[in-house]
Amino acid sequence: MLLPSNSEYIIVGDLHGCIDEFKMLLSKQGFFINSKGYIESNDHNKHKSIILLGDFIDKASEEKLTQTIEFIHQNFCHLNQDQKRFYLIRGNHEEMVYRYITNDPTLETTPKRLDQKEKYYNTVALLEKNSRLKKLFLELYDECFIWLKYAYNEHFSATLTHAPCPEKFLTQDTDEASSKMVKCISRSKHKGIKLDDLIPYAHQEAKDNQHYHIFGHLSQPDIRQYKNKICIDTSAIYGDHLSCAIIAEESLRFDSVPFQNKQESGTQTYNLLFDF
Ligand SMILES: [Mn+2]
Repeated sequence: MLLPSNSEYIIVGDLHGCIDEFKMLLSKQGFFINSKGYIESNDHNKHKSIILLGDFIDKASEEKLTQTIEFIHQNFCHLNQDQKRFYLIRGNHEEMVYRYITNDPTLETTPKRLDQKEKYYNTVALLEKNSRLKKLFLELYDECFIWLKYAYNEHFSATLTHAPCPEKFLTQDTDEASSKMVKCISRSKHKGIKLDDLIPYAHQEAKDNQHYHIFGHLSQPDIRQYKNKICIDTSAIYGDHLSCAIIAEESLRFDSVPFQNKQESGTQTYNLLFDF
């Protein structure tokens, strides 16, 4: 969907239940959160919109996942009352959890699947025992876009998706293109292979212009940019940072906040993007 270009956009990477960091990042960007958890509109932020780039669930503690879903739902309804100011993009974690909790018949219940469900998709167990939260999640899932595009003028635009993907699929509304924008080739199934070899299109298709492709999904130690390709997943739940890209007119900048240690962080070995 095309975004109106008269708003400023705060585009936040993979939350994975890092609700405290999300609130802190929003505060830094001029969004005041009141005692009831509502983001208050004021002169500092009324021209700003929030975009979540997908994967707002899983990996975190149940307490934080609950707070995350509640906060997003509450403010999704609140901020979108008069005009649309809060957008969601679907990540592979939302998609997988949706398939589990709606009993997708194409998901086989093999021992491996059940193991994955516990290991990678811990929101499933939470939603299966909390029907109120499940309803909130399903309502949010229905509101997710696969891609969003901001086109300011012929020199400046930004296409937003959860995962990196070959350019020929970007903004295409076919099932194949959608799946490519939500998830790229599995890194866990290709351990030991450099990310730049796994997704060579990311650097091969990069151009020195201001038609950006901004994505998350790849869990990096910092914001990784090569020409017009930018990954803003800076691994908040792994104890690193939660980052955002900020688009205003024809400018692009970044901000981030460190992990706040309000829950246990995950551990992983980084596979660096644009490492050449
Ligand atoms: Mn992802």
